[in-house]
Amino acid sequence: MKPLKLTRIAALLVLAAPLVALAQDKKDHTTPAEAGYQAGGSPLATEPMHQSTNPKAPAMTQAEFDLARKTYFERCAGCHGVLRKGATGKPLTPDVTLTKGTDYLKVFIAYGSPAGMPNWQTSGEMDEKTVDIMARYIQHDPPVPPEWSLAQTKSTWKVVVPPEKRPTKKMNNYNIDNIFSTTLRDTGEVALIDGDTKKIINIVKTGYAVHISRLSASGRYLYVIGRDAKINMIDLWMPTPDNVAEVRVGLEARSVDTSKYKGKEGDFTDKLAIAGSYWPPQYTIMKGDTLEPLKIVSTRGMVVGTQEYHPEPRVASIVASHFKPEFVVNVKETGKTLMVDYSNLDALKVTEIGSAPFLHDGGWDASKRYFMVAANQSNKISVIDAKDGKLAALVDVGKIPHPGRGANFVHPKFGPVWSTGHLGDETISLIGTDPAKYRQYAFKEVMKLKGPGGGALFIKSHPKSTHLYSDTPLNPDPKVSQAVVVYDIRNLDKGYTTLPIAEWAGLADDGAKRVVQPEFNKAGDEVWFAVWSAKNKQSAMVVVDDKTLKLKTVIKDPRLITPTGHFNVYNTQHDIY
Ligand code: DHE
Repeated sequence: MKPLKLTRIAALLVLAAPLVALAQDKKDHTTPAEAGYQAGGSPLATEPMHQSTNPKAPAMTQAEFDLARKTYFERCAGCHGVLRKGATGKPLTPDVTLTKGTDYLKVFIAYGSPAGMPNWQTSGEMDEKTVDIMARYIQHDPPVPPEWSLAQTKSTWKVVVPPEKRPTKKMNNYNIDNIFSTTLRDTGEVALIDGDTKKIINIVKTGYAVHISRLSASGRYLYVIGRDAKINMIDLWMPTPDNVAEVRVGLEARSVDTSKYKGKEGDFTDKLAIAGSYWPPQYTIMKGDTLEPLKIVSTRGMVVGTQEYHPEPRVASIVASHFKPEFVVNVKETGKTLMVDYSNLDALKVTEIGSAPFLHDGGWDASKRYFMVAANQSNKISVIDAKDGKLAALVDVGKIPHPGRGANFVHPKFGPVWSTGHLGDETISLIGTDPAKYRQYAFKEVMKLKGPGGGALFIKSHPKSTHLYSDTPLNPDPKVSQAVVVYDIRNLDKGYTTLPIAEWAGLADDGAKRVVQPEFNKAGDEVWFAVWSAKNKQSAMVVVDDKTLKLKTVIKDPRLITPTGHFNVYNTQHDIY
């Protein structure tokens, strides 16, 4: 890679100073860990798109355009948005970029900014030529990926085993409640692991860079969604649990869930599934036993507060209400939670609850009445009351909360609390969740615990445990990213104990390893962690005894490639965390 000449660099840095300052003003809360996390590849990188040329922008050949488009979707779209209108990162539309000019933009791309823009050239991730191409590309009109209709969804829909050909009772001896569905990120698979014997039951082919697993209300069906918006539905009653249906609900997605309401308005157990997509920005409701697509609803609309139109508000977390026949759909950029009443899909009723932009991940409080969702770049937790269908509170927390589904436990003084760690700082926030018995603490940040550093992604506890676990896979210090911390919830002032999970895995010392996502077994006496290595290196699952905090088992298998999230059937089905 040929570096830029120093004199030119100095001149360009002076030129770029106002742009850097602008970025700092606007997004002084973005950390390098967060920027890297969001800069994950998008499946749109391989979608053909039309090249639209702006005569005012510097010329590009078709080959340069194709390379730039691919690079943009692999590196930049996660923060700047598919249409470059800005998401968690700045807008990069020609009205902004043309006035800056190529040289100015090149410096910004090459050197990054303290506000969180990665230094693509000096880190070695892009060469000088690519930086030049990218600086020209973002001055042209953004190419628009195609939409995704019901007809297209239907054309990808496949029922591998129709309901009438499936078992009528459980046909295996597995303790289904204690199966773990483990994401094998880079192979596009899930490993179904028997939580009792710790043996792999099956490896099921799924979508690209599969993201999460969720359960049907009965616990029989497991739904897995890939970043390419492909859903696989696995029947856990089969002699060897396997794929029975699949469908693609868009071009890029992260979330899936199923109807869980049973009450006077009907029994919706295993009746419906829903998936939200990043592109196109929409959600799709499907039949729960076949994935037949039934209804697609766009989420394009106005941002809460400013009421400005947003063309690509991505669907982030989705959960199913236990109080009403409703899905709770969190729309990221507009900062709106949609309570989608699924009792009549022909006359769909949607209650729109505005809170704060950048809604991302979240989970229920212990009563399952309040959905606690991180408005991550707003540094807030929105508390959605699923019973009354309204915003119960908007709670200020630390920098970039990232709870996963969060962790519930009973604090000796504050009563039931829900907790979240943060990507952008070392704290863990506890929020009171019982307005009936602990009114003075309800929906307030009642305590901040100090953790080992920023870069936390997932936190977990269990009703039968007295421990709270937090990972920090995005912390730059390998000692921190390869360990997890544990707090005694009866004595939180004591601070944390560190468990060296990656060291316990006993893997070769040859490359980055990240320890991700504490997840309890059904009994609540074991905690599982993934030790996530590169695709060509060995990874492992590490199982810890929750009582003694000692290593119990290490699961190693050549098929366990890039394990990340792992979901215990019973706890996921019943929203226990
Ligand atoms: Fe995730 C949940 C989006 C990167 C592992 N992730 C979620 C959810 C969303 C999301 C919207 C909530 C789903 C729900 O509850 O319905 N994740 C994104 C991104 O946009 C982001 C930042 C960038 C990307 O390109 O995808 C991203 N996520 C990651 C990772 O790099 C992780 C660590 C590893 C991986 O497998 O890719 C990762 N995300 C997870 C996991 C969950 C998750 C394990 C589920 C947590 C849970 O406890 O439910």
